[in-house]
Amino acid sequence: MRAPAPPLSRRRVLAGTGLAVVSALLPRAAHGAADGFRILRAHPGSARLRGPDQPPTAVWGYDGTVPGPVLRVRRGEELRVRLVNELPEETVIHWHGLRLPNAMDGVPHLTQHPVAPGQSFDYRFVVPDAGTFWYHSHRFSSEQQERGLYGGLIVEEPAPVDVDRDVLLILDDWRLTPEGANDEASFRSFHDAAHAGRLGRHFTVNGGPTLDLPVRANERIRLRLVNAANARVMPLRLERLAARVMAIDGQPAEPFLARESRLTLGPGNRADLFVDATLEPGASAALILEDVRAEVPLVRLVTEGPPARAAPRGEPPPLPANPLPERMNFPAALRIDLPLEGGAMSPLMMRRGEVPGHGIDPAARIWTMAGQASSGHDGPPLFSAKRGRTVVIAMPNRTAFPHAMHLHGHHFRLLDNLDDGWKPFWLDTVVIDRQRTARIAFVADNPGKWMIHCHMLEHQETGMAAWFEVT
Ligand SMILES: [Cu+2]
Repeated sequence: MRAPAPPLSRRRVLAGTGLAVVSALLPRAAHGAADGFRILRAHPGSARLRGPDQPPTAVWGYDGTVPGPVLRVRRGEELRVRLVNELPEETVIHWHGLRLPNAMDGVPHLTQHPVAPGQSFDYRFVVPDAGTFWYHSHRFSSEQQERGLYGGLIVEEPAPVDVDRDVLLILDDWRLTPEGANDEASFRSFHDAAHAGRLGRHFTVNGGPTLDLPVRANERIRLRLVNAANARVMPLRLERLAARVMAIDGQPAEPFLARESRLTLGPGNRADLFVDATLEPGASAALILEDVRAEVPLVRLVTEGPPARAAPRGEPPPLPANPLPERMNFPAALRIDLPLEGGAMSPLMMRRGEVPGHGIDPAARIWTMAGQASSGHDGPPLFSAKRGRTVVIAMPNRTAFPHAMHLHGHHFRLLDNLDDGWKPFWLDTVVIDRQRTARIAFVADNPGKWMIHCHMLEHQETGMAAWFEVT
C-alpha cells in the first residue's frame, strides 16, 4: 500500500537555491556569547510535526525547536557550545560519532555530572573529523530524545566539496495520540523495552511530515541523512535516481552506488549520498521509507527551472579522508566476546517470570551483554585496553530482535565473516539482526571511559549497555 502524498500546497517547499538551502532549512538562530560559545538552551517548545495546517505538538528541543539548530564547524576547529538546561529535569548532550576528548562525551555519571535544571555546561573540543554527525540528549534518553532533544552537526571539510546543494535530512518516527500529542503515557513502556523499542507511526523529516526539495536538472545534491528515531531501523529507497554512498556514520567511504538506490539506517546511523538530478524538468523523485505497512514518501526532489548544465557530472572523487587509523594489528588484538541476550521470548525473561505491563522498573534489567545487565556506567568495565591496541569485538545477537550497537569515542570496521578483512567504510553504530553475529574492530586510541550500548534507547535503558576503558 502506498500512503497518499499530500497535495503540494500542504507540503513544505524549500525556498532558495544553492548552498544557502541548509541554513534556510532549519532554524539557525545566532545565540552567541561573548566568549565564543554558541548557547544552546534546552527547553519545552512546540513543533508542527503534522504539517503547517495542523496544531503543533508540545516537544522539548534545543532552542525549543525540533530538530535543534544545525551546528556547523570546520574540521580542526574548536566547537564551543554552552548547554543551558531550562528543562524540569537534568540533561546532557552527547555528540554522536565524534572522536572527541572523553570529558566532552556527554555520558552522565561516566564522563560528567548531569546538568541540573537551571545549570549549564560548556562543551568545548577540537573536531577531528569532517562529516555528518548529530547531537542528542544522553540522559533519560528514551524520553528526552523522543521529546525532540536532538539536532544535526555538520563538520565541514577543509576545502569545500564540489556539489550544487547540501541538504541535511533528519528522520524520526513519533508515537502521537489522535490529538497529535506525543504519547507520553507510553514512555518507559515495559512492553516496548522488552520488544523492538518505541516505534511510532508518524514520520518526520526535519520536524515536518514531508519536504519538497526543488532541484535543477543535472545538479549534484549532497543528501545528509540522519536516523534520529529511538528504535526504528529505516529501510530507505530513492525513486528513479541513482544514490552514490559517499560516507557512512560521518566517515568517508570508498564511494559506491547503492543497489537499487536502497539504504538501511539503524537508529543513530548517518549516510551522505551524492544524487545527480537526472530527471527531466517537471519530474520528481521521492525518498521513501519502506515501512512494513506502507511506503512513506518523506522527501520529494522536484526538478524545475532551467537545467544547471547540459549533462550530469562525472564520477565524483571520494571525500577527503579523515585521520583514522590506517592499519590494525590483528595478531596482537584484544578479542572480546559480547553475546547479546535477553528480551521478550528469551530464557532470561521466562526465568524471571516477568509480566509485561506499563512502566519500566528503574531496576528492570531485561537485556544483557556478556551476561551482564548494566546502565553502562555502573559496575566494572567490560574490558580495559592500552592506548593504541586493536580491539575485536564479536557480538552474537541471541535475541529475537535486532540491535543497533553504538561505540563511543571511536569508529570501527565491520569485519568479514571468514577472516579479518573489512567492509570499505567505517561505522559508529551497527545494526545486528536477530540470530546474526557482527564482528567489529577498532584501534582503542582515545583515552577514557567509553560506552558501548544498544542505540535502541529502550534497550539501552534496560540493561543493554556497558563501558570500557582506554588507558
Ligand atoms: Cu537493542
